[in-house]
Amino acid sequence: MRSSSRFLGALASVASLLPTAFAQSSTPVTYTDAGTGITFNTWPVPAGSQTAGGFTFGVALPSNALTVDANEFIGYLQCSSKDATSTGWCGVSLGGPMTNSLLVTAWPAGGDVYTSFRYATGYSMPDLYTGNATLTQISSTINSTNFSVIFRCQNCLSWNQGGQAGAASTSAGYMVLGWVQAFPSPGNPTCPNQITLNQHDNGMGIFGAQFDSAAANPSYTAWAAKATKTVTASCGGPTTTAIASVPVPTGLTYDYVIVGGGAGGIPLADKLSESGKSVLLIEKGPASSGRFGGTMKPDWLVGTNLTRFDVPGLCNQIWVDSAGIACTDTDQMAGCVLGGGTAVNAGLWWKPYTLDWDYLFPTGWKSADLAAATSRVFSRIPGTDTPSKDGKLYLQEGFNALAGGLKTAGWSQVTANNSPNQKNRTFAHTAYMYSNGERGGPLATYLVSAKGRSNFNLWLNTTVKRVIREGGHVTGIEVEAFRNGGYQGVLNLTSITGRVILSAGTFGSAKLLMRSGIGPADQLAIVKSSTDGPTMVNNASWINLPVGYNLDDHLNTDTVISHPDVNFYDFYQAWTKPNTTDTSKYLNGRTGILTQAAPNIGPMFWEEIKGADGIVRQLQWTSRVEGSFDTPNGKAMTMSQYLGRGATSRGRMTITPNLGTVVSDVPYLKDANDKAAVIQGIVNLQNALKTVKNLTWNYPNASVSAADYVNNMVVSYSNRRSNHWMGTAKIGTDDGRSGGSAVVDLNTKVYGTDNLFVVDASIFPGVPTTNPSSYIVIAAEQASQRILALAANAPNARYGQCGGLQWTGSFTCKAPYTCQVQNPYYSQCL
Ligand SMILES: *[C@@H]1O[C@H](CO)[C@@H](O)[C@H](O)[C@H]1NC(C)=O
Ligand SMILES: *[C@@H]1O[C@H](CO)[C@@H](O)[C@H](O)[C@H]1NC(C)=O
Ligand SMILES: *[C@@H]1O[C@H](CO)[C@@H](O)[C@H](O)[C@H]1NC(C)=O
Ligand SMILES: *[C@@H]1O[C@H](CO)[C@@H](O)[C@H](O)[C@H]1NC(C)=O
Ligand SMILES: *[C@@H]1O[C@H](CO)[C@@H](O)[C@H](O)[C@H]1NC(C)=O
Ligand SMILES: *[C@@H]1O[C@H](CO)[C@@H](O)[C@H](O)[C@H]1NC(C)=O
Ligand SMILES: *[C@@H]1O[C@H](CO)[C@@H](O)[C@H](O)[C@H]1NC(C)=O
Ligand SMILES: *[C@@H]1O[C@H](CO)[C@@H](O)[C@H](O)[C@H]1NC(C)=O
Ligand SMILES: *[C@@H]1O[C@H](CO)[C@@H](O)[C@H](O)[C@H]1NC(C)=O
Ligand SMILES: *[C@@H]1O[C@H](CO)[C@@H](O)[C@H](O)[C@H]1NC(C)=O
Ligand SMILES: CC(=O)N[C@H]1CO[C@H](CO)[C@@H](O)[C@@H]1O
Repeated sequence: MRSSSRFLGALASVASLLPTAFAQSSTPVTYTDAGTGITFNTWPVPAGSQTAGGFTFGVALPSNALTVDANEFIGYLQCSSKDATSTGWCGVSLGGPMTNSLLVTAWPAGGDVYTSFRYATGYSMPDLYTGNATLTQISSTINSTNFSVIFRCQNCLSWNQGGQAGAASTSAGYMVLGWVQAFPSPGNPTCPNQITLNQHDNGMGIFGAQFDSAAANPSYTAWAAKATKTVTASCGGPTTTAIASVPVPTGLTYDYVIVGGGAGGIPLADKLSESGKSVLLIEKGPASSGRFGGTMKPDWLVGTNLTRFDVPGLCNQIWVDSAGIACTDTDQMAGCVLGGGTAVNAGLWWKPYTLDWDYLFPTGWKSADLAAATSRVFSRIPGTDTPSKDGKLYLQEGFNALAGGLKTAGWSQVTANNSPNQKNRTFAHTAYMYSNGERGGPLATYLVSAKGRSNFNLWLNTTVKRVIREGGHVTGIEVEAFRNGGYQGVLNLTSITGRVILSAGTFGSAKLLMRSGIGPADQLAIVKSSTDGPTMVNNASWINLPVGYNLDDHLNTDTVISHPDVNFYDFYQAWTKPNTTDTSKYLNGRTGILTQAAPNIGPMFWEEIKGADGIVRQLQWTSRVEGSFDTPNGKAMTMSQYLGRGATSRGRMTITPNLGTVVSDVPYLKDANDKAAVIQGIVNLQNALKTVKNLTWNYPNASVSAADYVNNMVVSYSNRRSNHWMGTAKIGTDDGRSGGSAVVDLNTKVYGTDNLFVVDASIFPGVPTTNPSSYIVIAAEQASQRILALAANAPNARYGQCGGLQWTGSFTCKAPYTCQVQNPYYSQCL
């Protein structure tokens, strides 16, 4: 999924400001508090479009903190309330992003300013921080429009939450900080351990906060001694209510259980149920599209059959309000609603470049093998370049400015899905999966036909904890209610022949494998020592596979230009204060700007660059009408460069002790040739756009070379991800149990099992050219055929082999015999 710069500056994480921040715009302002005499380095966010009322955070550091890393500071927070209400809350992230950093939150209540240390591993209500950070107040003020607190923060510059550790180094001369503020008060405001926070609605951002010599002060110790006040909690309010679950009905079994209703699971649900088998699709989240009972929508959609997910122009709302939508168990943004990524993304829909399959995939999964599956997918979801039902494209000034330059420079305009293999110096209008002016895609096609069959069932709000295995054979799954109405208990598969397919995504499926005792030894040890430990499958049945390795994503490098013709449209306002001309056009005829994905994407363009290592690397550029870094919206366009097929860097995803997942090793720019392609791509684009009159390069600007720009840009998932995560359960013939890199075989069956499959982005050996949704749907079409063609599992006779390190046959035995481990290499039906 694309991450808009709003997101990059925001909710999630990120250091969209990092490249500049380090160079310039975060110079501190010295502020001496009149009441205490303490001098701070502060970085005020002025009242204005970024935040109403303004926000200031400042620090005073121990005297030697600029040479020796400190682990404490005196902090200054000044935050705004709305309209004389003395309410609201604010917070800072001491590491920058919202996730995996120590968060300090503050809010006024009953004359005091309360605080709470928090830690988030996903984009949901942050957990209480469990480390020994200590906050003691020096002073606080509350008036009708602002609240402020000066506090000593000990053990605050390094943190550790359940084994996830991080730190901020004061001797580096800067910190990367994140801030948020919001108008509504927290729930349970006088009980910091039990607060509930509304999503921040009054701005957020990330910046590099530079220190000057006034940051550290010889008076620090004397100042710190003034910290004597702790605000006493008053609890007793209601705590969080339990989730209402439904027990798994007894006696129920299914031939196929598919875990995860996204780009992989939905097509499978359709194809497998079409074959007559009984099929259950389990989705962790609630319904999204109005078609299946979704209800989340802005006021102007009330009374229609549409939700926020159905209207293309509202797709970026996810970056403002993701409560109840984003997955809460991963540090990356993922959609935990019916449809998964295809419900929340910008809907980009590309006919695959055949070289992607041919270069990345093993024999059996080459483009020729996938031709029929590709036709089936594109006959059901043809996609469109002109989503508005009147056939017009709206607000194309930005497109025209850039496309004109590319054309003059000799790049060719193509209709992307008519010539999918023309991906070198070509440009195109954006192709979307939309139909009828609505999102469409797999939800509107495959799931509709599946839902019409009596042998198909769908469980929402239900999370799968693990598969239950007897050796290499899955007998059932253990489910838990994730939201109200979800199921709880153990669901059995059809005896002997039943199958489970994991389609829970690159993080979700990998985690499920690990919780089921399948993965690298270090990861299974973490599961064993977690709350799962006592009920985890016996270690004699663990299957060592390289789950979580080979993590890949399009490396994103944002560039920014401005041009006087560019016409910005505020898609965020389309949620709160929509232009009624535009909503009427949309509601009455599915026409106008709201049929196009936010934030007005295009042109799309591509280039292939051959590296010194002989490998051709694919670049895709996604332009969109919005500013990034400190270039404001208005006349700016961001052109995001994705490094795709050919990139050789890979990373790793791992599981945490609290059973979340993190990107523990980012897959970006470990190889000089990968970096050279990124730089060359920017140089080539600068040259191509040279003839565009009145175009200004903001990032990189005229005085910064492309090489310096790329070399100085931080390499972190927060500012470089595209959220096209793939690869954690790679497909291949080199069995990972014997040192190979593959987790699933060519039938997508997990090595060492006879009825467990993975079909989603995790099986991809690497990222393709474009946004991957269509590729995942095609892979699912293909997998459905291969899985249906597999002979039914047949139990072994008495004395037959039924397991062992290299075993690829059936792991079941004819009654009354059972499969018994003789040694790691041999199990026998006895
Ligand atoms: C160009 O960008 C660099 C780094 O972001 C900045 O330091 C410099 O001031 C900018 N120059 C101009 C002319 O804007
Ligand atoms: C926690 O930190 C405070 C402040 O540094 C210290 O006084 C206290 O002893 C620490 N407690 C533990 C359990 O480490
Ligand atoms: C409110 O408090 C702030 C300090 O937090 C102060 O600067 C401001 O002047 C006060 N405003 C009023 C109206 O008292
Ligand atoms: C699943 O199968 C087991 C063993 O055959 C049985 O005890 C259990 O009741 C079944 N569960 C359900 C929900 O039917
Ligand atoms: C909403 O209703 C229209 C008109 O009947 C239909 O074409 C469209 O598919 C429906 N969309 C959803 C999301 O239900
Ligand atoms: C799923 O949970 C959502 C949010 O709590 C709720 O609105 C919806 O009714 C639930 N759906 C089902 C099928 O229980
Ligand atoms: C497996 O578990 C047993 C018993 O809990 C333990 O003694 C043994 O060391 C474990 N083996 C591995 C490889 O973890
Ligand atoms: C609303 O959008 C239309 C174009 O659809 C535009 O002409 C009009 O100026 C906009 N109105 C406002 C108040 O922005
Ligand atoms: C891409 O096109 C350019 C311009 O025609 C050409 O120089 C370059 O070799 C092509 N790249 C590859 C990998 O073929
Ligand atoms: C460039 O800007 C100048 C002055 O701002 C204007 O007169 C001219 O028309 C512009 N040219 C183009 C091609 O936009
Ligand atoms: C220092 C100060 O007063 N800051 C802000 C307090 O809030 C009002 C309105 O919300 C702002 O106008 C002030 O700038």
